[in-house]
Amino acid sequence: MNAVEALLAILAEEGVDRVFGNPGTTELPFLDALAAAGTPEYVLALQELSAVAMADGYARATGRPSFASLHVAAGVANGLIGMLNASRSRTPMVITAGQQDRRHLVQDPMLSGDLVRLAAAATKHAVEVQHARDLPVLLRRAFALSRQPPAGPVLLSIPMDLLAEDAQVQLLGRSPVTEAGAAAGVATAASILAAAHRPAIVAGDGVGRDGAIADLVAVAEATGSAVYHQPMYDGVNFPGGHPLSAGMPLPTNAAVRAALAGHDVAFVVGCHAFTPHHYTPGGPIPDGVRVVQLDSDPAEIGRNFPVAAGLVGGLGPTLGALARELAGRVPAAAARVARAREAAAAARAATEAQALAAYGRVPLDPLAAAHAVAAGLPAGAVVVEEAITVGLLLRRVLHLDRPRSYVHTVGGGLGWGIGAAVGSRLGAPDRPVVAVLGDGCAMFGIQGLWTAARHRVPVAFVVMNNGEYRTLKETLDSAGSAATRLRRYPGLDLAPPALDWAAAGALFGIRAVRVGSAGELREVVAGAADLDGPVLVEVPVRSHAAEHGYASAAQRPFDAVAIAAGGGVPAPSPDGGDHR
Ligand SMILES: Cc1ncc(C[n+]2csc(CCOP(=O)(O)OP(=O)(O)O)c2C)c(N)n1
Ligand SMILES: [Mg+2]
Repeated sequence: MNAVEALLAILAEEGVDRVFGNPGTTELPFLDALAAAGTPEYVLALQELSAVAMADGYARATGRPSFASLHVAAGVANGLIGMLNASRSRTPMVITAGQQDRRHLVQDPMLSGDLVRLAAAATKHAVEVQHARDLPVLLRRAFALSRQPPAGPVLLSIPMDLLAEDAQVQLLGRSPVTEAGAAAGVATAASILAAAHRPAIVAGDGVGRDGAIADLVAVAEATGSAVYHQPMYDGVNFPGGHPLSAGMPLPTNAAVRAALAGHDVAFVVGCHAFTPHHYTPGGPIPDGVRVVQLDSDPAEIGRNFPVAAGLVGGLGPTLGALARELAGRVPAAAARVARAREAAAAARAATEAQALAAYGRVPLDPLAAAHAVAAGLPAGAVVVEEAITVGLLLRRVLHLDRPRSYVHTVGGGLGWGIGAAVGSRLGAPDRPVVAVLGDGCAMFGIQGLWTAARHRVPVAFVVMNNGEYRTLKETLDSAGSAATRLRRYPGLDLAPPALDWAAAGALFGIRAVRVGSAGELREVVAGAADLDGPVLVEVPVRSHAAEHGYASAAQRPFDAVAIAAGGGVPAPSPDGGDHR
């Protein structure tokens, strides 16, 4: 068996049935072997970020490491954002990159480069294969490493001549790994949780990833704990409709601290730090709160804050053991659940009323748009969300119970959503997929639509078109900036020229519709269950400019000219407010 045959044999044994990639000359030996073998299927992406994002969605939907193939330094560079996101989201993935032919590597041939160093900061591990005989062991190692906690992407650089070589290589068998069992320290942790008067749980993304939601529910109910989702969670980690579900603190240490302030014990489960976004002084844990932490990755324990008990083990088995240890030990639990049920019902009714009150506005209010998406979701749907401001609203109105119903990346590298939605649907074809995307986000990964069209992947791509990077305007506003005083936001408007979403659909061969009302949006989303191919849904939503009553860049396209001609920036109005 030669190296490329070994490569295909190992991919098959590792369950790889699709390759997400974009090829160049250095991948031709691989493509040639694929042509002969007829499997796995090559899924072409027209930009490498899309390929890696598809692999991300696919791995999460199938529960297996996925596989992507990139082209030398250029392809790796384009794929880096996808790898950064996958690292943050703990997505197991093996990526190969064709390296230039070693026989002239010394001459710096076109597109060659230090692929390992390029990928090092964005992957869990990156290595270049030196000899054909090393390929099987390095590939097996890559798959094993990609799955081990913390899971993540692993890159192998493979010189093209090595794949074409006629060297005989020894295939290496697959080593089954026994799932991690319950952690030591369950009795100590149970004592701390049982003694709490106002316990809280932070449900991290490890819970959903490891399929441990039911076990966490058992612990929450045994203790009557309020359960917060970790900030900017990547998936369902606790049922949204459960009375103990207490929502999500925003991604700042101050917000996490505020959420935990009324509690005396916090049980932090499968949560990589709290992933703060905007800086706030101080740590995430309020003084006096005792923390019990459980993770499958030993490096997480006590990493950012001290803990009273740190448990390292499989999340499901450990939570199961904890639930058994706690059963019947907390007499107050039932009353806590009853109180939480009332509070949750009241909070949900208030949000519901607020959203419905916004329904009639034109263009559509962002909260009404989020609500309409939530209301329209067909049974078993998966929401792939890269929608920034509307995404936050969606998290308030969605109460998803089913595991793997929400897919997001805490990585924050934009351009992931379209590809991830394609990968999600390909990986779990029986679940309808609705991708909810900001217009800015969609444009970073728009090429992914072509792959959706090519493979007729039934996804509703819903683009929230506000014509701007709204979140950045809002951040400037919260800082009391000059931009806010002047109502001028350089670099944050996506018009003029306004993006033509119908034309985007036409470019990629995708049906495009524009919806004007919440009712229409709800209907289109409900139709995601019956799609036989992709649909691009444009939802014009009320912009920051409309909300704050100033002329957006779209309405004053000659500003730049005026400034260049010495027209200058208009003075702020005397009250420091906007100038209409
Ligand atoms: C690759 C990349 N470039 C830039 C950013 C910075 N960024 C964060 S949010 C955002 C704007 C998102 O705009 P949009 O999708 O339209 O959502 P909106 O804020 O309008 O809701 C940008 C540019 C990023 N996170 N990733
Ligand atoms: Mg936008």
